[in-house]
Parts: sequence; structure tokens; C-alpha cells
Amino acid sequence: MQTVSVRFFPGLAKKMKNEKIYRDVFDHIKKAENIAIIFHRSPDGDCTGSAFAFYYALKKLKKRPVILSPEPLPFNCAFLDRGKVVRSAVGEGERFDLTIVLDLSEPKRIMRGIELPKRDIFGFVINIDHHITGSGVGDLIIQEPDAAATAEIVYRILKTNAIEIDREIAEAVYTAIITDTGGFRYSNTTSETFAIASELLNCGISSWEISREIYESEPKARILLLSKALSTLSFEKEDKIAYMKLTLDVIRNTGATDDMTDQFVNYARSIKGVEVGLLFREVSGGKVKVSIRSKDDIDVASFALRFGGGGHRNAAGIVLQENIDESVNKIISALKEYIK
Ligand SMILES: [Mn+2]
Repeated sequence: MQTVSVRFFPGLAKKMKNEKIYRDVFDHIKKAENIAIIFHRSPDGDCTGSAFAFYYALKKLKKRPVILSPEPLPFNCAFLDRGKVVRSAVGEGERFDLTIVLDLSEPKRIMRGIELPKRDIFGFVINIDHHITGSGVGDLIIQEPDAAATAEIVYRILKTNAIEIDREIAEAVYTAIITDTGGFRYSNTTSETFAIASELLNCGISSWEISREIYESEPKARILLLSKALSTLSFEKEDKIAYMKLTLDVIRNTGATDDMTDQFVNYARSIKGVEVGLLFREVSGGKVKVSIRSKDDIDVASFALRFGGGGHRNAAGIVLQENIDESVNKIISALKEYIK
């Protein structure tokens, strides 16, 4: 099996170059019948939206797509799964001709329960992603770190191959873009992002209806948990670093689920003068997840790499096998040196 790896970086004449790869993706799709769509652990709006965009496009092509997610979809994006089509496991004896891996570039971030290297189950693997770190996974790898969301790349692939962008596809891509850009606020937002959003709104979707699902349907438990997180807010390095922590006990006592802490870290970063915001969160198995968000030129992806993590320049993550206080000490002292 031939392995083709293509990485695109800003500054390349990307559209022309990419079109050929985008068509290659469809050459593989045309040959396939059963197609799995998978994405990263702790799923977010981008991977969920990208998955549904592909799902509906493949349905139009009369393929048999399956979205596989052993973990539940994020609570604020579950509305995309109106038909309850997402499955939590590969069926007994089930085989796929092709697997599309979305919004993931680190092999270790594949969800538990999905054993990707098993070619006899997953077939040819196409990886579409926009992270700046990670080797990618599979036989055809498209990594475009200048895309605001993986869904931007998905959208370009569908357009290049003349797939009609209907309401369902538009809604999925729009959800992915607004969640990954924080409602068009983050530094990944480009004129291309707005151009795509503009085209999507012309497909009959409502920005408010989607925003209401994502931002105005907060579970009570999430806001209660947020108040607990905010009460731990601490500062370091002349208030340039702000961090919060959440223990498993606190999370469980509020009745919140794991995915509900997703945007909490942004409150730490949002403070005037703060350059890096962090959230330390205990997860099961004696691990601590560290979410890191930075402003401007502080590259937290490189920082996270030192601890086996990764991500984007201004948004990265680390998982540590240590208790929460040791994790705080280790990361905060290293960060104080890093942002000197
Ligand atoms: Mn993404």
C-alpha cells in the first residue's frame, strides 16, 4: 500500500496544490462502499461538525458511512445528531473499505476502543486535520495548519468535488467553524473563514439558531461547575499566568460531565494582562488534563510538546500521570521560565 503524506503550510499556493489532493480523496471515496468516520478523544465541535458534513456528503453519494465515537458527542453539538446515527463501537465482523480520520494528527489521540492500525477492519485511511503538531495517521494525510477548523478543509474538499452543500452539511460545517474560532474571535479566523461562513449562510442556515444550540443552552450543572473552577483562580508571574483547577470530586458533586469544562480555560485567558490561561482538571486513572490558552505570540503548542502534549500555537493540551498539585507545580514553574 502506497503511503502519501502531504503537509501544507501557510504561504504555499495552497488552493491550486490542494485541489489535486482533494480530488484524490474522492477517488478513494468512489472506490469504497462502507466508510468509517472517526475523530479525536474528548470530541469537540470541529470534529463533530466535520464528521456530520462528511456523513451527509457520503449519503448523497449513496455510500454507507458510519460515524464511530465511543465517547459521547459534546453536549452543545449533540443537536447535529438528529437521526441518532453515531455508533459507539465497530460491529462484530464489520469491515470498512475506507476510514476518514478528522481533526486529529497524534496517533495517541484516537479514541480508546478504536484500533486504527487494524487495516483488515479500517481499510485505507485518510487523515484530514489542521493541527500544527503530530505526524498524522494513515495512508493519505492532509494537514493544513492555516485552516481555522478541520471543517474548512472538509468544506473545500466537498466543493472541489462538486458536492452540493445542503442545509445539513452547511449547519455541520458552520458549527465546526464557530466552535473552533470561538465565534470568529480567535487568531485562526481569516478572511477565508468568513468567506466560507458567508457561503454557508447562503445555504439557508440561521446563525442565531446554531449559536443558540451552542452558546445559549447551557446545562445548569456546567455553570455550577464553572463557579467552582473560578473560585480556584490563581495568578503567577506578575499576573501574566492565570490558572484554575478542578478535582474529580468537585466535578462529580455538581453532576457535570467531562465534556462540560471545554471552554472554562478561556475565562483565565480572558483577563486583561494575562498572557497564558490554564485549566488543570483531574480525570480518571490518576491523570490530569491541562488545557492551555495563550494570547498573541506565546506558542503553547511548543511548550506542550515538552510534556508530550500538542495542539495549536494559542491552544494546546497536556496529559500528565501525576496528582493535580504536582501537575500544577511542574507546569507553572516550567511556564514561568518559558514566557520570560
Ligand atoms: Mn479543530
